[in-house]
Formats: sequence, structure tokens, C-alpha cells
Amino acid sequence: MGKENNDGKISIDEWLQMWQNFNEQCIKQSKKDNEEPPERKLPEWLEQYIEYKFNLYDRTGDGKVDAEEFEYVLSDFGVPPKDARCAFLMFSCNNTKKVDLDYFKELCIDYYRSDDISALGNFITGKLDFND
Ligand SMILES: [Ca+2]
Repeated sequence: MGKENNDGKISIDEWLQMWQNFNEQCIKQSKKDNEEPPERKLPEWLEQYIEYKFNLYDRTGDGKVDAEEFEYVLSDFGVPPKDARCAFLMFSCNNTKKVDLDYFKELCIDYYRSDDISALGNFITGKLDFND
């Protein structure tokens, strides 16, 4: 898992290093086992973290996250309600997608593993500006 500094945040370098290590592990592993391609795999701790996040968002515990829940939880992280709502609309495809744990996982895989800046998973943090 990424090492934390005193500010409680993982630095970009640490984060990238962590993924590089993980990718190398996956590639080694998939060569050995002849398994599925490593692109969509997540480390065990991250799967657990995603479930934890999902449960955090799903305040009513009904197995899906709605815009109000998303907005409420993100406001704790300093994300403006307008941005949170907008991000929710993006990754829920205008509220046509039910944001349950399976879909949330898919989004997270996009977020963590995709280089595509337009991948919907990039919106799970509620951040709309990727330039900082
Ligand atoms: Ca809910």
C-alpha cells in the first residue's frame, strides 16, 4: 500500500510507484498462471477500500449511491455541491445508471487503471478539474 506522509496524503510519486510495482506483479503473475490480462485487476486492499468507499457513500445502506448521498459525502472532502452533482451526472450517465457496488467498482477500475482522461471513473472523486 502507498506510504503516507505526515500530511496524510499519498504523494503522486508514491502513488505511481505503487502502481508500477503492482503492474509488474500482475504481469509476472499473469505470465506464470496464464490468467486473464492484468489490465482490469485490482489489488486486494483496493477492492476492500472500494467497498469501504461505497459504503461510505451509500448512507442509506440501500445498495446504491444517489446524487444527494454523493454530494453530502463529498462536501466533507471540500468538494462544492455543484461539482459533486455534476460529477455524479457524468458517471451515472445522466442518472440512467444505477450506481451499485458493481458499477462503482467498474468506475474505480477506470479511475485507477485507465489513462483515458475522459473515462467516467475519473469523476468518482467529484473533481472536475484535472489540471492541479
Ligand atoms: Ca443509498
